[in-house]
Amino acid sequence: MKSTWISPRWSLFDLLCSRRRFRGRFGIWSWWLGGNLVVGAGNFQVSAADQPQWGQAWSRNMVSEEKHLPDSFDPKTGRNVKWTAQLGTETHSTPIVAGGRIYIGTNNGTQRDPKHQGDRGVLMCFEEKTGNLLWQFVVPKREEDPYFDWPKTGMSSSVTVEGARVYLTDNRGEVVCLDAEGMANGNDGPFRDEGAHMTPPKGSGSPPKPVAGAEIQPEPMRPPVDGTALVPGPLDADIVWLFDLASGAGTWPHDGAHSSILIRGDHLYVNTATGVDNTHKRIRAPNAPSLVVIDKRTGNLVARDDEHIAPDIFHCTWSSPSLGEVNGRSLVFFAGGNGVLYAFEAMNPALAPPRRGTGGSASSDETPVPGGAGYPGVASRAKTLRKVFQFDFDPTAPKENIHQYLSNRREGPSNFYGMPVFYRNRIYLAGGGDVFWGKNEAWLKCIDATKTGDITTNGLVWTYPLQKHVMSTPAVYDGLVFIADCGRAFHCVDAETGKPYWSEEIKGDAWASPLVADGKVYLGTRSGNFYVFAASKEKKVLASIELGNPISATATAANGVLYVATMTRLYALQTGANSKSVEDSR
Ligand SMILES: [Ca+2]
Ligand SMILES: [Ca+2]
Repeated sequence: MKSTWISPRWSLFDLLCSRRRFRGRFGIWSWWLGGNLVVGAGNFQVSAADQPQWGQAWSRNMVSEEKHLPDSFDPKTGRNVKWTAQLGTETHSTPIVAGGRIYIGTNNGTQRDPKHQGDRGVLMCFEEKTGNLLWQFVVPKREEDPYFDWPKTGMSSSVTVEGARVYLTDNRGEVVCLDAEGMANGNDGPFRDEGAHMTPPKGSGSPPKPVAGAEIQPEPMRPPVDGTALVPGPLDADIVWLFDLASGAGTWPHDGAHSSILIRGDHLYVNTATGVDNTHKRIRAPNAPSLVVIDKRTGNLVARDDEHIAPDIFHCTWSSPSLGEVNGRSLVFFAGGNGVLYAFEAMNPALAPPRRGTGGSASSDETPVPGGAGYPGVASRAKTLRKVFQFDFDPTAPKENIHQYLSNRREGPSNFYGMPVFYRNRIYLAGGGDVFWGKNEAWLKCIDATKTGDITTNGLVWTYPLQKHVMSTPAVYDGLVFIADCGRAFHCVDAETGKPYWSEEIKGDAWASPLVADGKVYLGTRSGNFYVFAASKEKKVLASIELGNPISATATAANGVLYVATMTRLYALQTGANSKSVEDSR
């Protein structure tokens, strides 16, 4: 993240903030940004940067350099609230901030555009300064079977932004590259079928009741043939290219894709969100990849894992990859749906060779694709990712016929929701029984990332037992690890030893991850409580704010502002700001 040095007048800013409360969007922050940035001088380093991906690039550590973030806020009075924006009715995506825009996935529960009626996955793009909606990516549900794309859950993935390109896995399990400017500046890229893509099939809106084990396959979007396709407008997203993981890579979508795409050079590393079928006991795509590499310029599939993970996936593949340098080489760390942590050699060279021709489409005899420009395929033959190590997170768990442990809260395999965090040659990873279907046990583990081969026995540094189920990614900061679990506990442990410093009972399960920023730890829970702790060995609860609406999103800090999303509303929080109360706002 870029850092900015500011002049000693910072102390004046500090003083003003503590004494005065500035109103409106042209408050003190704008004044400061406008008049006091002095690059390369000063005695106090402050970071003011975008947050273009989930966690740090690419350790995934949820630690931000932002300063002067609020200790608390009050949505009723507007204290420390810069603006708020209405979302849909379910929001499981973490906000991402880049290039003056904020991106967050939600559903269509609050229709922002009358031409999009009914249940959809929606990615909203807001103006960072004001919270005004700039455009939205609206995607019909997969209705072949509700278990492919669970109703009302919206678009759960967090985007990754690089320059003018926004990368995302949508609710249908399509990897998409979007234009950050949307459709307002014209239709860019080889993909031109936005109208067809946003049009649901005739008679949709009432997905069939799931028939257990029925021979239903995930199908690519079929454009309407009778000229009834919607016409995109300036409020719609502009797709540059689109790669359907189910038809293009042979995955089996389950519940809803959840990914945060990792970029290295020209390569996108994407967890495929492949999982069980609607019985939760069968794997219908046993050859599906769990981790794929896609050329960011074309959308072509260039590599995949060949670890035969799919048959042992207990539920789904929701953990996104991380990356770190170990002994002079770049490793991609990936927590599989089978409860195993893998390290793969990053693709070299990081920049793919120049492709032939233009238009972004590639042909393949191996994989059917929807066809047409902007629908990429497999670039010649997809390569295999080379494994460096594997670590069985739960070696004493059952390894045979694992799906018989469905709904068994005492015994069964482990899986992952949070990401593996790379920090000083170690991986910090939380996992355990599946939240919805598995055993209660869960752990935070520290793993030595310098070892190779099967490191299950010699790679474990320490284990810390959690209360019950875990969906969080740990945050490592100042020799401490912070993690929250679904047993309603928040933990602070020693990063070297795993020894607990303190824990605190929290209201509600934690689906979000803790964010460390400005000496504080921010965490929202499913009961709608938002906590602020001191990021220290000593337990200090700085604030507990009731937002009255469940929180799945991790808090995001960027450019001096903290973003908190509940199921229905995005809050932009800034020390000293004082907006209208939420009741009065849009
Ligand atoms: Ca455009
Ligand atoms: Ca386009």
